[in-house]
Amino acid sequence: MALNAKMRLVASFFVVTCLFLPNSQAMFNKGTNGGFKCIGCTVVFAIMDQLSVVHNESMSRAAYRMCTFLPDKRLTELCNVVVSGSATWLDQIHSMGATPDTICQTLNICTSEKGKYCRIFTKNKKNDFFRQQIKIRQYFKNSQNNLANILGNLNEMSPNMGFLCKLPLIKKICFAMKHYFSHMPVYDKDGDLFSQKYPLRGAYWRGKDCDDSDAKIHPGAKTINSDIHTDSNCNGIYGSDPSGRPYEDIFCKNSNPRGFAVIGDSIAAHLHIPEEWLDATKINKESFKNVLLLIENEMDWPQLSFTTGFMNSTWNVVKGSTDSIYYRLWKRNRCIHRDFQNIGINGARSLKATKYVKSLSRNQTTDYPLIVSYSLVGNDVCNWHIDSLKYMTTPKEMFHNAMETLKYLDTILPKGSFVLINGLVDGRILYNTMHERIHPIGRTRNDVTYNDFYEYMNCMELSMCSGWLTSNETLRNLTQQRADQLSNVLENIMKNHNNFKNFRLHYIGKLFHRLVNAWEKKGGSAWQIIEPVDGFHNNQLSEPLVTDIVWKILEKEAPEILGQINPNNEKIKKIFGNQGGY
Ligand SMILES: *[C@@H]1O[C@H](CO)[C@@H](O)[C@H](O)[C@H]1NC(C)=O
Ligand SMILES: *[C@@H]1O[C@H](CO)[C@@H](O)[C@H](O)[C@H]1NC(C)=O
Ligand SMILES: *[C@@H]1O[C@H](CO)[C@@H](O)[C@H](O)[C@H]1NC(C)=O
Ligand SMILES: *[C@@H]1O[C@H](CO)[C@@H](O)[C@H](O)[C@H]1NC(C)=O
Ligand SMILES: *[C@@H]1O[C@H](CO)[C@@H](O)[C@H](O)[C@H]1NC(C)=O
Ligand SMILES: [Ca+2]
Ligand SMILES: [Ca+2]
Ligand SMILES: [Ca+2]
Repeated sequence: MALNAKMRLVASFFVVTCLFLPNSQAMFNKGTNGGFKCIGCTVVFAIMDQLSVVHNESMSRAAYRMCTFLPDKRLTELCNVVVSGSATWLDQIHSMGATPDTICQTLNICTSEKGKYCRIFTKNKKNDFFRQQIKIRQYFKNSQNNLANILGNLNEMSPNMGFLCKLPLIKKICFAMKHYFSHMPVYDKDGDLFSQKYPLRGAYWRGKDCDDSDAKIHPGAKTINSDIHTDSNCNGIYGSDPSGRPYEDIFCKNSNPRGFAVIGDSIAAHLHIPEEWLDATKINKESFKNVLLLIENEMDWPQLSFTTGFMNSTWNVVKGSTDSIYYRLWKRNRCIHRDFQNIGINGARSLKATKYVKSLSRNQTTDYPLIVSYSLVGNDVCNWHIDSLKYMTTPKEMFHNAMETLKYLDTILPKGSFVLINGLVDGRILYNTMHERIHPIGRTRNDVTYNDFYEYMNCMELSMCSGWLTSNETLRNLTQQRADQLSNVLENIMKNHNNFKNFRLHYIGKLFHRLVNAWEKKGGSAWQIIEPVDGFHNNQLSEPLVTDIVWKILEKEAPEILGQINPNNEKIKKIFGNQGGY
């Protein structure tokens, strides 16, 4: 048993080196059969195996190659030490035909709780699978020397492990992890919820604070003294013309400025996990360069999202351009520069949104009106349970939660605001589109379909949505039935309860459906706009199209929400340039 524990340590090291750190302790304990640790282990050995195929090299050579991907030289050195101690058994078990599933199960990182083994490499027949395992266990029994080597190396290493925590990168990752679940701006001295740093819910998420020592100064604020001396709303417009008239009065006063915010889920925050991390033909040191940013941003890319995106990608792991509702509103009226807030939380449901909405920053008297998008497009019917139907939000709960959020908004939104409500999507499109296609983790050997991937996650009880991402068509249909019921609840709120004091409601339905139709009309196939790693979100390619769809709906159905085009935009541009940028 002691040996097993050490073996687990070795394998855990591989997991950590692959930077599966966003799984906090709490998350590590989720799921069954080893949960995220098992998935991490499986992914690491799967990439190693793929690399060995792509580069026609032994498993240990592939392991050394993986060490070079680590974003710090000292990590690479440590990784090399571990690999040198495990090289023999790595090559041995690999030549026995062990799949990543088998390796991780043999190492007891993946377990058989609940009497089931979860496998993603299902092409490997069940009998083979157990035979492999027996052979590998036998091998470990008979090779004390190898084990002694590994343990010796670990012992040598352990006194020096302390340096790990001193590496600047690791330190930053640990700091980001500490704040991962608060979803609040971390660097915010004046407490106005706007930040001067980008990640950790900062300026990538909410317009940059132009004065972090004064809470009265922030994006969206009504001007103080017409901004003659200071820019109180961070839109880059201040001072006065030669005759002494304040520019804010000339250019913005009559423009009815209104900012944009979204209370939403991972679609609103724009989750994206680089496929370069899983595909041996694409993986290299470069692909892990932004690992810290990804962790600090909770795997989301709000700065590129269809909701509050304001810049084009400068990252090699995101391809495709950015367009967003905020960006279009800004082009319409440059006075709202930086007035955006993205409160998108991965996995958020209507119940959680009643809490997260409180982190919206708006003051009824001192700020301008706001357009808020209430965008929870699926999680209310999504969960990891096998009997997933029992854990979906009921129509009654949906009504209660949505009304609670809206009533709260009515207490903070300035008069003249708007709330857009998105209905839930048709999530069946995902399985229908993807199930036969090959998942990035199986690209080299052509041996993992999305169906395998979805079912594996269901087996591990870690699925993002066991009701939609399943081979069981009846279950998919029943999940959709509930989603449609919840959408109806939201639409009825718009029709029957549209009597809030400070805002008007507008409902938008069938977003995903419209997106796929529009994409196919342009000659594309639906799979191209779905995130390859999770098979659950829409990707960067589709973001500008989603923006366009929502925008056109608003132009047609509720142009008053978009407001007038500011005739002074060109003059603002001429005098204030990029208005301080972002
Ligand atoms: C892979 O390597 C082996 C031995 O190193 C060699 O015999 C074989 O030809 C190589 N295969 C390819 C496709 O290069
Ligand atoms: C991104 O680039 C495209 C194409 O050059 C451009 O049309 C678009 O306005 C840019 N988006 C942003 C947010 O700057
Ligand atoms: C809004 O701002 C005013 C003036 O600064 C302040 O007195 C008031 O408490 C604020 N309202 C809220 C809800 O914070
Ligand atoms: C699921 O719904 C689709 C579309 O409504 C229908 O064509 C199909 O027969 C249904 N399948 C099952 C198993 O209920
Ligand atoms: C499919 O899901 C339905 C609804 O949860 C369930 O009653 C049925 O037994 C499932 N079918 C299979 C083959 O698992
Ligand atoms: Ca601040
Ligand atoms: Ca401030
Ligand atoms: Ca200003």
